[in-house]
Amino acid sequence: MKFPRIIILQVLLSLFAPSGVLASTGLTVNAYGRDHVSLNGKWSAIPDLYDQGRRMEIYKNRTPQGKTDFYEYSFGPGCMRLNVPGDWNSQSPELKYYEGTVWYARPFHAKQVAGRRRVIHFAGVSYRATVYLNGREIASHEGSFTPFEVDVTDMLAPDGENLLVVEANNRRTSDAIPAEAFDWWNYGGITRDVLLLDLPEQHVADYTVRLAGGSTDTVEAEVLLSQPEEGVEVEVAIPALKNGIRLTTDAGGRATGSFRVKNLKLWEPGAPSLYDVVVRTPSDTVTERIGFRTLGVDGTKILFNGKPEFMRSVSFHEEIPQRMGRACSVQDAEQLINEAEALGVNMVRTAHYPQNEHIVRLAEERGIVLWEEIPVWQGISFTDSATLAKAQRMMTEMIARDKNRCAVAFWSVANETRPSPERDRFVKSLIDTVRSLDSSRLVTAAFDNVGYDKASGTFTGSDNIPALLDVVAVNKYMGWYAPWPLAPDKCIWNFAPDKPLIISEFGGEALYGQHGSSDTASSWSEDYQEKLYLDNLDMFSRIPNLAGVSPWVLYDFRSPFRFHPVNQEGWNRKGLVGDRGDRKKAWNVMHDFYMSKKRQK
Ligand code: GCB
Repeated sequence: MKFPRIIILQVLLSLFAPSGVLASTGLTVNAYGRDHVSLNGKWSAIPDLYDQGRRMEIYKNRTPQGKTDFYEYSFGPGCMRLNVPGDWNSQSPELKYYEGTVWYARPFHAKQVAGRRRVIHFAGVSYRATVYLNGREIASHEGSFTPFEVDVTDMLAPDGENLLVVEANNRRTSDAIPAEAFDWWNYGGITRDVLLLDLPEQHVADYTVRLAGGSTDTVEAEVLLSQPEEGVEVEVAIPALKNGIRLTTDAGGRATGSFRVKNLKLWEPGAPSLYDVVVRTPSDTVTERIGFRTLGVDGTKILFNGKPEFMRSVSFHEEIPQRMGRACSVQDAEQLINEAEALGVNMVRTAHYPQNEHIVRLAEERGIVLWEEIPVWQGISFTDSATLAKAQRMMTEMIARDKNRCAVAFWSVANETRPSPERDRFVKSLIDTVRSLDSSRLVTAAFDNVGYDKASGTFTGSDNIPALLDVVAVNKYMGWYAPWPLAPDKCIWNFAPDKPLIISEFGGEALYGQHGSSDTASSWSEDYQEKLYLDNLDMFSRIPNLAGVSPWVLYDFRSPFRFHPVNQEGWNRKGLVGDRGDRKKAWNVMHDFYMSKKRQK
């Protein structure tokens, strides 16, 4: 007997639940929800193009004591000042194209307090970070888009006057993720918030709270304390439902259990419903807004709460085009999410990396599903085991940060990677990593190797990876990089026919306000882009397993790939919205399409 995939998936979910991801990264779950002071603001900054700062030990911030002393640096008066959070590129004309090291420094006041832990949470530093406190190296991290932390309790200065120094480096290298070339701006710096957490000595380090696999009324919880201790009472409660559970930790400081809830309103795309969930121990209390929903696939359909949902998606970079800088604040998140919402989406693909928590949490509050991915983008060093280990760590950090976000439905492991034994091994390991950490989400990847096959007369491709995924995604630039081999309404697709397929990218470039021939790509006109969208939507209506589409891209974005002096000037112009926020003609095509899809629901 053949079991429908939905059932198989749900059985698997219940076998593996709860997830085993707790605290494997050392990250404090829900950092923004903990007592903290912000270490944002103006930091002193020293660009170090030739990487001399380490040799000079500038992190020691010495000042001349004797008459013969001098130091060829100072974080004091006259030093450049940069905003944190923020990329350096948009803050100083000299740093616009800068790729290298910048030393950041900032004093802060904090003393050791009996029974408390102080932890510095970096939400994101691009791309490598080495952290020094009071002259000592205390941590390092690689990867721009995932958080890291360091417990500084025992290193705080006795008088409470501390100096925090961060050596941030964004040089592109072949072993990095992304590697040496990628189609977005290589912003550098402390691009996300820095928080100084104030936690009880024994605190709630991590938890996962979600529906048990396949159930709509059983909440399961797993809680981990910061120190192993047996017999500690842990309460997980949902006050609005007047329900919860009392648990007791095992010797590892871990407590797990589940409880039935009545009248739970499920979170749905377009109809978000979130609850305050309280996790309490004798020494600590954390509250977080959490939503509950089921997720699965049934044949070629994606199901939320058992109902098929067509994914009306869009992608954007973590960038505010008007400022030519990284999006980093709540206001920035509002701009991006508001514009996505106006298009009529029920999903955002956060391209091509986990975006900041302001964006992720706002999307969830608005009922927008999220697809998250790490920047395994095209030319990654698939033969390098160290690069694979990095990718696995990034994946682990992303899942650790967002595992309680019910909005996240898709973890994507790769974008546009071409088949080879090395690539297959690499991507397969990532799929295994994701599944071992979180069996409750759908695993996907975006492919660009689907093309027109004359012999079969279909759009198809051969690749070993789709068989391993829950949902298959294809980036297809018909009418832009690829000319149409036959009329759009004659295009038939046959790719991963038994799985849901999302068109994860399509589009073409147009300069806002430019009008020209609708059949000439090099007109870079809104008219050409509009026609391209109409043709593509026509073709999509003939993809039998189509489960969603995600045009590339919401806003024009900065990219060093784009050299055309008139039409691009360093911008990728595939935006439905121009760099000043003006909607192009193709925006209306997509908006109409999404409105009609919404009505069909
Ligand atoms: C792609 C990439 C995306 C690029 C886009 C383009 O396939 O996934 O990162 O920006 O094409 O505009 O070429």
